[in-house]
Amino acid sequence: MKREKIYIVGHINPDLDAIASAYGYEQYRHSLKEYEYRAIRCGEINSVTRWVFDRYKTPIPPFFPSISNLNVVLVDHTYPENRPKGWENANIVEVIDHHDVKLVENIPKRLTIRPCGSTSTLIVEKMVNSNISIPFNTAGILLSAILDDTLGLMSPTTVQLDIKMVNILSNIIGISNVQEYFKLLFKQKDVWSKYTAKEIIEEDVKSIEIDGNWVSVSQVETLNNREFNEREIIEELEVNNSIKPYSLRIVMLTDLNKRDCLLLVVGKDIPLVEKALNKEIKDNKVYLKGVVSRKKQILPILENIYS
Ligand SMILES: [Mn+2]
Repeated sequence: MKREKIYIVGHINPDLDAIASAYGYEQYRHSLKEYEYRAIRCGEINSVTRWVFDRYKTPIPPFFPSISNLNVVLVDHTYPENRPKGWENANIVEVIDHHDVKLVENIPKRLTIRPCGSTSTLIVEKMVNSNISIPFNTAGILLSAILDDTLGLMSPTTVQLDIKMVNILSNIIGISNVQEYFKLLFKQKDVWSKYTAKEIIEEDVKSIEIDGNWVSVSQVETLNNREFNEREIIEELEVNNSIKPYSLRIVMLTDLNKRDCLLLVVGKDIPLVEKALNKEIKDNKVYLKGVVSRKKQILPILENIYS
C-alpha cells in the first residue's frame, strides 16, 4: 500500500531548530519504516544551518514555496503568522512545538507541545523513547540545534529535558566539552558586521498580532552587542514602519557573554513598553540586564501590554 506523503515543515525565516527538527522528525519516522514522511523547508537557511548540515554531511531539506494542498506536520511553530505560504489550504496532521500555541481551527489529532528549549529536544526524546539508535550525523545536527536554540543551555527557556538530550547526543558524537562546541557553532552565526541594517532586522524576525496589534521582534544574538550601528538599525525600522505601520518594531541585540540586551524600539506604543519595563526608552534605545530570550522575556511583556 502506498501511503500519502506527509511533509514536515518549520516556520518561515527558518532558524537551525526549524530545519533540524523537521529533518530529525523525518529520520525518526523513517526509522519506524514510515517513509511517507518528508522534511522540507519554506525559506532560505541561515549561515549556522549551512555550517551544521555541511559538517554532518547531510543534504538540506528541499525548498517548497507553498504548502497548499499538502499534508503537513508543523514543527517549531503554530502561530498562523509564522506558517509557510499556502497553510490555509494545507491539511495540518500534526504539530510539534516548544512555543506558545495558537491553533484556532483544524486542531490536528497529534500534538506534541512542551515548554522546553527547542523542538529538536522533543524529537530526540521521541527517538530515545522509541529505542532508536541515533546515527552520528543526525545526532550532530540535533545537538547543534538544541544548543543554538538554548544559547548553549544558558537561555532561561532551558529545562532539564534539554540538558538530558544534549548529554545523550554529545555522547553519541563524542563531544566532551559542550560549551566549547557551542562557541564554535556560535562563531558561524556571529557575522553581523557583514550584514546591512535590513539584513540584521530580517535574519530572525517574528511578527505577531496580539489582539489586533502588530508587533515584530528581531533577535540578534552576538558575543558583543556594542559593535552595532544602532542608529542605522533604528532608521531602517522607522522606514519599515512608515511603509507598514506596526504598533511596535523591536530589535533585541543580545550579548551572550555579558548576558544582556540592547533593545531598539520603534512605534507608537513606546510609552507602553516604558511603563511595562519601568524604564525610559531614550532615543529608541534601552539597556536590559539579564535579558537574552525573546520568547521568555520579551514576548510575555508585549502580551501583557495588549491584554
Ligand atoms: Mn525552536
